[in-house]
Amino acid sequence: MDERKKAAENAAAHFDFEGTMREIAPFGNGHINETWLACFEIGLMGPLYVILQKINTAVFREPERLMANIEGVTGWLRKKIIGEGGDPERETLTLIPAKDGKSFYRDDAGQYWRAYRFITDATCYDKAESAEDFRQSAVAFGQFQRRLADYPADSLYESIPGFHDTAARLEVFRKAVSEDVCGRKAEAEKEIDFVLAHADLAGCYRRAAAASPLPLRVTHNDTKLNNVMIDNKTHRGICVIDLDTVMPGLVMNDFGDSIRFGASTALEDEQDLSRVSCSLDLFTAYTEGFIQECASRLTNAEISLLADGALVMTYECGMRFLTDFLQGDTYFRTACPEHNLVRARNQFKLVSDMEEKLPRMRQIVARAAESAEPAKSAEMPETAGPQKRISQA
Ligand code: ADP
Ligand code: GN1
Ligand code: MG
Repeated sequence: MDERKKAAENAAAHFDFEGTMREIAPFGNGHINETWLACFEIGLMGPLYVILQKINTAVFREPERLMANIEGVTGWLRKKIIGEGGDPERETLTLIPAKDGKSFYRDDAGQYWRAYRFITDATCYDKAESAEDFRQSAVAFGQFQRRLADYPADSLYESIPGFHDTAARLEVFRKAVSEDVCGRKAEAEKEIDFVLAHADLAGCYRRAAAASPLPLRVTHNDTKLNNVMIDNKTHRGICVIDLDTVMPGLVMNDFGDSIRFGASTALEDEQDLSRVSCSLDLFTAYTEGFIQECASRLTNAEISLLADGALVMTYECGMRFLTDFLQGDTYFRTACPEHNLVRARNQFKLVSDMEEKLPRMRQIVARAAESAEPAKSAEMPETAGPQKRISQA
């Protein structure tokens, strides 16, 4: 920890802050980047907080292009928010430049760092405290989707190619099982069988796209509840964070990943599986919030697949945890050797529960869409780049 802290302190000194750094400490519950909260004191102004992140370059291979994405997207959102009369300092991330004017600092060890203004009086929750808070997170992600609908998607670098290509991830999983590099396969027999028995989920969108094309849009791709900040006073979802995976993608995945994480009755690594299920109350709250905010821009084919998206994302995430377990925990941050296996079991319990509830989930979506704005355009976005429609899943 000391070495890591020293590296963070050194990085902090290379950003364009005023004042004296009083404290720096690890922050948040993200699985990928290393996040620090730094406190500066500026004369008589009192403390100023800053988020400092070391970008995980094993996951994000081209951090400079990644940062160009984030500069582009946050700049775009800023203009939209100002145009809508909002507060850009609280409603989108604000990058603090490095002393050389770049949006990142590369240290002598070749590690990449970035800094954001800390958004005060707001919280990222690992679990929804109420259905209303969860609805608010849906409004925030729906707004995010709407504000980026006309973003020049061609300019976005694909920070993780094939990020939600579930079929490709299934192939990687099969390889991990056959190679069994850590000798962990025997411990995970039941879970491996689960993935293989549900392989048809990986082709869900490809089958649907054969009947009606599915547009690629600018999506967030990591829409966990703890990637949205909820205002402590108003309880409104104010700011979508963690923009590393903003890329062209499918709206069902953004919807589905939120449900996977936030509509579960337990945390993602709860070991007592009797506590893990998909709450239909939470599902309804999220669906209503999301549909109210952005469904008028979605096609009927997309809307009819939103509930399925929850199953696909939960299956894919469980498979990714299990793949990482088999490969020796090289991707997700883990707190113990079983962590990824526990997470995978948890996700598969959720998949089984969602399978049972899928007809009701589809009904809830259909009902929310009926009572939302009637004008549902079947238009494909013109901004989604050369591959405007999904032909593979
Ligand atoms: P990861 O990719 O590891 O999930 P995130 O970008 O989501 O990293 O950041 C991790 C945590 O740090 C978030 O869940 C949130 O609690 C906190 N955080 C990140 N950016 C900010 C910010 N600008 N203001 C306040 N908190 C933040
Ligand atoms: C990671 O970065 P974080 O913690 O918000 C992961 C997501 C997974 C999630 C599972 C870039 O999200 O894809 O769904 O963990 N992010 C990346 O909790 O792989
Ligand atoms: Mg995060």
